[in-house]
Amino acid sequence: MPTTIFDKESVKRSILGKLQRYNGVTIAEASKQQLYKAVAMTVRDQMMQKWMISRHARHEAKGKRVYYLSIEYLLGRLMDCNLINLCSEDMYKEALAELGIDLLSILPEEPEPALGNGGLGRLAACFMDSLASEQLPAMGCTIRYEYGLFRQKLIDGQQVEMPDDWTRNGNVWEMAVPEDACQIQFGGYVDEKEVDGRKVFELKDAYTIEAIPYDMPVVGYQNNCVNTLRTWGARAINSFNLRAFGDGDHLKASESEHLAGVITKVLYPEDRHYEGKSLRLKQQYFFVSATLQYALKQFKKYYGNNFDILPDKAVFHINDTHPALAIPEMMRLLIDQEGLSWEMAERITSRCMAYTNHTVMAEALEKWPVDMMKSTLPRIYMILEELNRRVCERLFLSYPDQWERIGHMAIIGYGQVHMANLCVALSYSVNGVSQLHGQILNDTIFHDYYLINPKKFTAITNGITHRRWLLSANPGLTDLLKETIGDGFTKDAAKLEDLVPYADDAAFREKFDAVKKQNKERLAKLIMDRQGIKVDPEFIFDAQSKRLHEYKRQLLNALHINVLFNRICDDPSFTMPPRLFLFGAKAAPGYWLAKQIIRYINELAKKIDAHPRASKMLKIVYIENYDVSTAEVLMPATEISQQLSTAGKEASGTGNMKFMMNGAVTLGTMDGANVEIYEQVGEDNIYIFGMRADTVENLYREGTYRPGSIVENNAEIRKVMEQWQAGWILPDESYVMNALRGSLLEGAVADPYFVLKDFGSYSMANLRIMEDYQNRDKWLKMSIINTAKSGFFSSDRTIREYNERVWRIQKLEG
Ligand code: 26Q
Repeated sequence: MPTTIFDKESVKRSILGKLQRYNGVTIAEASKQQLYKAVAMTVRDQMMQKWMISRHARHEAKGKRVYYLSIEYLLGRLMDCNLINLCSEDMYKEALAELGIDLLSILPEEPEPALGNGGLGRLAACFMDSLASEQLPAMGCTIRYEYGLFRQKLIDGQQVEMPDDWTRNGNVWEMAVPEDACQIQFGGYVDEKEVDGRKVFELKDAYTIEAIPYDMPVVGYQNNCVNTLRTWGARAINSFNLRAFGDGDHLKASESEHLAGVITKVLYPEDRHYEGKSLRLKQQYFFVSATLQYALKQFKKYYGNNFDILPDKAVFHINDTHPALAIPEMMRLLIDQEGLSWEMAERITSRCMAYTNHTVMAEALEKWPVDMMKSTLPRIYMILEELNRRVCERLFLSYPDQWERIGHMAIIGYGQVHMANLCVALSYSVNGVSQLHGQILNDTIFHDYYLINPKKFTAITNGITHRRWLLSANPGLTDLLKETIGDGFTKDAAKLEDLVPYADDAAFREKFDAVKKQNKERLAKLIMDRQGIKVDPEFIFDAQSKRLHEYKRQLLNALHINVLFNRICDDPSFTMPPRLFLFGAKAAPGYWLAKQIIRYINELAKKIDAHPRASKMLKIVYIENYDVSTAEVLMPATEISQQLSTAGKEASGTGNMKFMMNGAVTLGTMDGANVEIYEQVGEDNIYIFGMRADTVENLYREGTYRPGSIVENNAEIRKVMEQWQAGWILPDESYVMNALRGSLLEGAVADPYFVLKDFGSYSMANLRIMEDYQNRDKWLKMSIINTAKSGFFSSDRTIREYNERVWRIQKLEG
């Protein structure tokens, strides 16, 4: 295969050539956007070449491959990470410098693909990077949303959502592959016939749309592996063609056209809150069916109809239940298209499917109304019914006569299709995303399945790609680390441990501190440029950034700031080290209470700014439109990472890992991966507070929690509640603070996330942290230990565990 060498001179020529050919401009005339595209297209050429070679190697190896099915991929900008993985960053920097251009100044021209809501989508993106870096053949599969997650504006302290038109200027990284287009059918009815003594099912009167794949290359770090992220776009099958082929049903045709127009239009912005929207169900089936049709077509090219060996050649990973229709769809394809028996099809399917759960919160568990499933996907529903019948029959053997129990384990029950039960019953592997979360799955929501087959269940702690979250996001620290412990950690993050002894090296601590200072200045500049707010880099930078949700307890943080403010106001001699509280969070557009929490935080910020003495010690900045690129500036600048979820509720958390890797010290509960951060750094290098998960669970069960008595006994909380009631904030819209107060003190379940219960312990932990911060050596040591111990949280380790315990794929050589 002829290959081109990409060296500095050829890169320069390529960039100039592209500007000339595509834009008809010289480098001096080019806009930043044009420059970005010319550079990105050059990087793309370099990746394409590797892609071809890698595909060739894969065909030769004929090995097993993972299809990672996820309805979200929160990618973030790709150029810098691609350059890092190609080991070409320095070369491009130099080439551009010689053309008079600063690489860093054109990176922000890239539109950010925000095809995800939060943790789950970002995890999928980190996994793609680690799969390629670990040289494991994989294809990521998802939807090509025309609009990603909404952009957040803050107007008068309130969230306003704006559309995210990310493909407006085109997407340099993707390539349409019309050769792999396929058709997806919805609606209609199932026609049952007997042919040669065998039942045959055919969908009649359905409406059909076409799925077109767009592929993006994903390069591994310092290797030759290039995987593919495939996003499926939709296209109407030309109604003219339909008519030409004798289908006179115009109504059906226009229905198809309509669906093709809307199905991939927008990412649903509700995370962990399930609503039975039929368009969402169609989105799920759309990308899953397209992926499986493609996967089977590939399989048949190599192995013909030898479907017995499908589980040796492909594994389908179901990222939360959103792609769970992969199970009945695989059954449908094997039975209706390939002519396999039910028994064969079920055996093969259940050996190809692996499932990860990301939440135990009841409101996020997907259950689709039977009627909707039946009318939207009639053949799939038939298969679900038969699967349910057989699963229940088998459950009866384990749990004779325990109908109630079986009812809760069933795929279909109480008029709903229970997607998590479908996944557990028909996957060969089920995993949680942290050790604690895995334990909770076994003990609670999947307990009855766990008892039957404990070997099916495992826990694999999440991770983050250290290439994006350290090498790309924090070049200052990366350089310092390279000069101190060598560059082995870039390939193997476990080597970050070599940093441990340097915590006791005063000269190193100074350098580490200087890097943090620079990163704080970089963030201060971003806040000024974007929001016109001046922040003082001498303040402690404290951050809580994640989706806005009651269980994540941004309200606990805000309530505590309110208390600090009152202490300052009430006591003229009160002092504390100046602290900047950063919030970054989008609320789901329909989550009213979450939006009121945003307002409260912003109103509190105003109160502080208006107070001469308080504003010398406290500052709140609510960062607008928190997204991946904002996180890349926030994480390296942060000194205190707030991880406040009610214990047992946050499956893992991954932001906690990003902060830690960049030297922030965690202030958090014993929840999700915080527990494992605690185990890595030891109790002296983390601030843990609050109830443990088992205590929370007991308190729920007992139903004895009365937050009112906490208010009675705690004067500081009482004062805040009085301020809220007295119209101290938003006096003209008293319903806002009344609602927040109500969520803590009123209703059937007051304070369901134990904000008030944990407040005392949280407040004490804050006192300790402020005390310790003033001992500079002690603080810097803690900070360094956090970076040094973060190697465990590289998603390379996570992916290796998935491969050892779940996928068992062969690594590609070279
Ligand atoms: C479901 C049905 C209908 C509409 C939307 C949804 C939906 C969408 C997104 C449900 C859940 C999500 C996202 C969940 C999520 O991000 N979970 C997080 O996953 C991370 C990666 O494992 C964990 O670290 C976090 O703890 C977990 O909250």
